[in-house]
Amino acid sequence: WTLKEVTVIYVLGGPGSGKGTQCKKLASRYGFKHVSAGDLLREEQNRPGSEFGSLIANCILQGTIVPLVVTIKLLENAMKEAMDKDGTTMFLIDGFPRQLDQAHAFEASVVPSTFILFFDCPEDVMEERLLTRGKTSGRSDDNPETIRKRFRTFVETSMPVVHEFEKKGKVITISAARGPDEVYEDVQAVFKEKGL
Ligand code: UP5
Ligand code: MG
Repeated sequence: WTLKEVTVIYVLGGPGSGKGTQCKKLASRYGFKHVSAGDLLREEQNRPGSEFGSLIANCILQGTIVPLVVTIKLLENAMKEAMDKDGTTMFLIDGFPRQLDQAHAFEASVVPSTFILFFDCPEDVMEERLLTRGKTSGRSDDNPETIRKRFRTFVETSMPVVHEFEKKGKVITISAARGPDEVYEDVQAVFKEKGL
């Protein structure tokens, strides 16, 4: 396997827009491997001996973006592992790229994406979801102060990525302020249309 032979779909959207929820549904139905950049960073943060642990912990708490070399390496390793172990060639990359430099680096040095699923959701809806999840998630960033910072980073730093791919006609926008099953109906319609 080489990384050039794979299908990559970026799944983007604000914090709490439902990226992880929809990716899990898709992965079980379509044979995609769900690779969450945030989950990989949290794993690396907790890995004993990681040289990036405190850097990652600080970025997550402040809602800022971890330097791209760290995240791209983790994504590449996770993809290679899935390819070697299960022969996976189809990947949903959840929550990445969320800064233009990451997008440019990944497209050039790993593999260009096929298309982008963008979950569009108002902040008040996302905030309520995250605060509810925060009661039990144990995530350091599910608190009112960090949620505000995450929203700001999303608008200022991550939306430009969506806009750049929109100009290339690669973004499919899904209205995400509905129940998970209704959102999933639309997502499935997209995959059907794409012949996946
Ligand atoms: N829920 C989901 N869908 C729902 C629906 N349709 N109706 C009602 N409720 C719904 O969902 C969030 C919550 O809402 C859950 O409780 C769910 O049950 C409910 P989820 O599917 O988890 O949404 P998601 O969009 O995945 O939200 P998440 O909090 O994971 O988004 P973020 O983008 O903030 O988090 P991520 O883990 O991707 O990143 C965290 C941090 O890591 C970033 O802030 C950043 O510091 C760092 N990071 C990087 O630096 N670089 C990267 O490339 C990636 C992350
Ligand atoms: Mg998530």
